[in-house]
Amino acid sequence: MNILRMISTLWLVMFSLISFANGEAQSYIANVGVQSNLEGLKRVKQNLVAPPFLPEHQQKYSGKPRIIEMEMVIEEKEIEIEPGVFVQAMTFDGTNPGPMMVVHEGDYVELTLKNPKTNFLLHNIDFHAATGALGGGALTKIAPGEQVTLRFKADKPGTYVYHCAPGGLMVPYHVVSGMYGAIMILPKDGLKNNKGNSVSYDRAYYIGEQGWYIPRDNNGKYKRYPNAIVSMNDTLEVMRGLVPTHVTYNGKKGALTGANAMKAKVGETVLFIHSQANEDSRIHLIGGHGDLVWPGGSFRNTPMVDRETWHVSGGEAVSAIYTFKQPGLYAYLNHNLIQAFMLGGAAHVQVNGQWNNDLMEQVSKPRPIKH
Ligand SMILES: [Cu+2]
Repeated sequence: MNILRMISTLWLVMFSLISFANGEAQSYIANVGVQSNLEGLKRVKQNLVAPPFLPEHQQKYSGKPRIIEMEMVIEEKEIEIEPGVFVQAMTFDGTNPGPMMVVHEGDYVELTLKNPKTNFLLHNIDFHAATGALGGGALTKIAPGEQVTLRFKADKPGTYVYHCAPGGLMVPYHVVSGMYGAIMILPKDGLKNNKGNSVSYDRAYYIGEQGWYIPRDNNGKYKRYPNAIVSMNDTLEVMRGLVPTHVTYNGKKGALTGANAMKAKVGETVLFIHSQANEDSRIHLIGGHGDLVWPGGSFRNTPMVDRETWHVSGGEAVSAIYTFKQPGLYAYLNHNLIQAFMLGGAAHVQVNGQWNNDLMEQVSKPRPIKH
């Protein structure tokens, strides 16, 4: 069994090296041709922050396109997704999900990606927002100890997933090990509602939902591994069944509940960006709504209004806006309720402010039925 496992692991490593070589060839082809003219464009550094927060940004920007420089360090590390349950995770910049990037339509994203030599595996980045070369995946494959810089033009306003895609089985393995994040490309003149009028938000949160496929031992106990290479074969076996053992919102149970709940006040408009890089999800805010939901995440689509639940397909990030009208603790969850209540796919929003009895009132308290 151990020999079989070793052969299979070696094969996967070989496969990765072959696709790495292909990536090198493609990078040569993709780097010649029509050249960009970046003369006179301002360079701006974006400091990425840990989700659910977004980096500092303007909601509208009417100036010339800019080159937005950012950097992420890939970190392979063990994380505890719920007490006593550990995974060998792969992360962009140490967080699950990776950080949200925010730029404006027409800007250039210039990302430096570092794969420290303390890591074991090859990684890269595929931006769904980018055009060509596997979303940049073919130009960004880096072995431990290497770094690479990719620039792409953010020409499609919307919210988009990025993820690692180093080739073959490593693609799903790295994604379900947590290697994804999202980027928001804002229209220059900001967000518009279904009637074409400007809308702005008071707060914004990024939620990255994902399923984990954690192997169990013969006693049903979740297994723990020394690194992501040793855990691979067992994890791929569980993945083959397509049913996750756990679903997290931002990397671990409770990451966005209780004291870590997202915060808002009555009267505030909140932008929720929800990504799912692998499975489908259906988002519901209990006691609230999606006032505006951009189908598929593109800001060029007319937003749908007053949604009770909205769909997030595997491989996309979807934005929704809601103005809170009542205080309380709201659950924000996957309305596949099995995933939410049994596997963990849920978050909370703590909303402070004054209750509006006109919207809802308990007319009489529960009491015995009168005959
Ligand atoms: Cu990776």
